[in-house]
Amino acid sequence: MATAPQSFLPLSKISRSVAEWVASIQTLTQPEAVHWCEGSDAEYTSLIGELTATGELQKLNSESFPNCFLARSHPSDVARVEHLTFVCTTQREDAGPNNHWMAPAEAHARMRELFTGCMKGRTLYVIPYCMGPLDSPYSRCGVEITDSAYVAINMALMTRIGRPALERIVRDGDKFVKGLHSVGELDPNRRFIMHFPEELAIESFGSGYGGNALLGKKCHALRIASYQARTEGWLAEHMLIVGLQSPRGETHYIAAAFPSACGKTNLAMLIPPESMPGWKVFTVGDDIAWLHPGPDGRLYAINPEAGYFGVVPGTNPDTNRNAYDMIRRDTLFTNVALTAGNDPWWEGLDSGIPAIDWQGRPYDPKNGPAAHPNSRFTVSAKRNPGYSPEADGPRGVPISAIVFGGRRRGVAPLVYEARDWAHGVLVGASVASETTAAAVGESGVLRRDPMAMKPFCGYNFADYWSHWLETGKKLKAPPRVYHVNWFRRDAQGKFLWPGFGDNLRVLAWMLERCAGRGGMVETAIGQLPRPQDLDLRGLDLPKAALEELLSVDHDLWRKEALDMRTYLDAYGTRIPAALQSELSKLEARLAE
Ligand code: GTP
Ligand code: SPV
Ligand code: MN
Repeated sequence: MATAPQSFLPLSKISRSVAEWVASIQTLTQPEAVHWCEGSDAEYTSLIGELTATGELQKLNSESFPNCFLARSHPSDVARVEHLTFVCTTQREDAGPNNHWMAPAEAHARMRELFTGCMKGRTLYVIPYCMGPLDSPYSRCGVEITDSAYVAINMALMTRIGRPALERIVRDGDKFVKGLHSVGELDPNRRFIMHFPEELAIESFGSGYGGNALLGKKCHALRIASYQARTEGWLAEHMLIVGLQSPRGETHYIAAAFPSACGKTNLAMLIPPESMPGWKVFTVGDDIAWLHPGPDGRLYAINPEAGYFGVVPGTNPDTNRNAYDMIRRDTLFTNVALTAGNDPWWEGLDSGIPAIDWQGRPYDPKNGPAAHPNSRFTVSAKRNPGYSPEADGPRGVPISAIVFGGRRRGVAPLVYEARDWAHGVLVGASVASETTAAAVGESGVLRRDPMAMKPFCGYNFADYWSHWLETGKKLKAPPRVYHVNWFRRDAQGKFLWPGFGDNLRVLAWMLERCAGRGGMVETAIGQLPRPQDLDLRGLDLPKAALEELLSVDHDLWRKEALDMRTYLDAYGTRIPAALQSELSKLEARLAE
C-alpha cells in the first residue's frame, strides 16, 4: 500500500474522483466558498475562532475548563430522528421491516430538491476521513461535505481527517463513502437522513445534531458499513470494546452492544471498585466495533472512531472519575447548562448550580432539566486516561466475549450466558430495551432492539441474523456470548444493581467462564452465576436484591418468548432456520 505522501499537492488535487464529486456538489449547492479540511491543530483553532466570533460557540471558563466550548443546537434538533431516517435499497425487502425505506430514485429526487442552492452564502467544507487506523486493512474511508463548521470540528475530534485520509482514499483505488450534509433551515419538516448502501452514499438534510450530521458515525460506520460488511464477510456493530487486565496479568477484550444511552461509554471507561485491586481497564472504543474473523479463527475488533460523542448527564466523579476528568479540557459541549461562573452544568453533578439552561434561558425548573437529557460531549479519545494503545493498532484486538444488554426494569436478570454461538445470536436478536433521549420520541418505552442495532442496521435484520450465524461458523474460537441488565429495578423503582465500576464484578465472572473456571447454574434461558460465583467482596448488596437480580421467572419468560416469536413473524420466511430453532428450543426449555 506504500505510496509517497503527496505533501506537495493541494488537497483538492490528491484524488481526482473526490475532486470531481466535490465539484458536482458545488454546482448543486452553490456555496460561497469551499474549504478542504486538512485536519491540523491550526485549522481546528481557526474554525473554533470563527464559530466563537459568530456566537455559535461559547468559550467556557478557561480556568476550570480550559479549551472547552459550548454549542447550543436548535431546540427542535436535539437527537437522532429515526422516523426520518431511511435505507434506500433497490428492493424494499433488502431494507427489511427494521428500516424505513424509500426507492433510491425517489429519495435522490427529493434530496436534490432540498440540496439545490442550499449553501448559498455559506462555506462548503470537504472533510476526508478515515474510519479506523490509517494503516489498518479493516479501515474504510469517506468524504463528508457539509455546510456546518460545527460538524467539521466534531468530525476532526471523532475521526481521522484530512490529508492522510485523502491519501488513503487514493490507495484504496478511489473507493470512499460519499456523505453529503446540509443543515438546511433546521426545519423538522424538511429533514431527512437517507442512506444508499448500494452506492456507498449518504444524504442528510435539515439537522446539525450528532448521528444525523456527523456522517462518519452512525450513517457510515454502522448503516453503510453493516451492509458492506455483509458482502465482505465481517460485522459492523454498535459495540464498545474494552480491555480487562486481571490481577493474574491476563488481558482479555470484551465487545458489548447496548442501545443508545444504555451504558457503553461508561463500561468502556470502567474504573474498578476499590475492593477489586489489581484490575486494569483499557478503552479501545466506546460506541462502534468493526469485527473480523482473524487468521487464527478468533474474532478481531477495531474501533473505527477516534473520539467520543458521549452522554453528559449522569457523568460525575462517583459514577466515572475518568470520564469526568476527561471532559474538563479540550472538549466541546452541546446543550448543557451553565453556572453563573460559566462552567458547564448538567443533571447528576453534585456541585455547582445551574444559572442558564441548555436553551440559553435563565434556569427555571418549571422548564424541565437544565441540561438537555441528550446533551453530549465531544472529545478526542486520546484525552481518555484509560486509552488503550491497541486502539491504534492495525490488526485490532481479539475478542473473548460478546455482551448484549438493554435497559429493562424487569424480566432480564443481571447476567446470563448463551449456550453457544447460535443461541447467542438468539440472545442478541432478543434484546429489548427502554427508549432513551438519544432519539427523538418518547423515552422509557420498551421495544425490541436486536443487537442494539434497530436504528443502525443498513439491511434486513433477517439477513443480518443469517450473517451473524455464518460468521460464527468461520470462527474456530468464537467469543462466548452474554446478556446483561444493569437497569433492573425494585418495586419502588430503585436500581437493584449499583452499576458503573461494580459492573466489573460481572465482567470478571465472564472472564472466569472463558478461562473454564467460573461456576454457574444451568437455567432455561442460559447459564447464570450463583451468588458465590460472583466476586461481591466490599459490596453492600442486600441478599434479596441479589436473589432478584439472579432470578429467572418462567411465566414472564414464556411471555417474553412468545413476544419474540411475534416479533420474528414480521420477517417471514427470510428468518434463518437456525434462529427459529433456537427459539423453539428456548420455548421447550421454558415449558419443562
Ligand atoms: P450512546 O452514546 O447514546 O450510545 O450511549 P452509551 O451506551 O454510551 O451510554 P452511556 O455510558 O453514556 O450512559 C448513558 C446513561 O446511563 C448515563 O446517564 C449514565 O450515567 C447511565 N449509566 C451508564 N452505566 C450505568 C450503570 O451501570 N448503571 C446505571 N444505573 N446507569 C448507568
Ligand atoms: C447513539 O444515539 O447511539 C449515539 C449518539 O451514540 S448519536 O451520535 O447521535 O447517534
Ligand atoms: Mn451510540
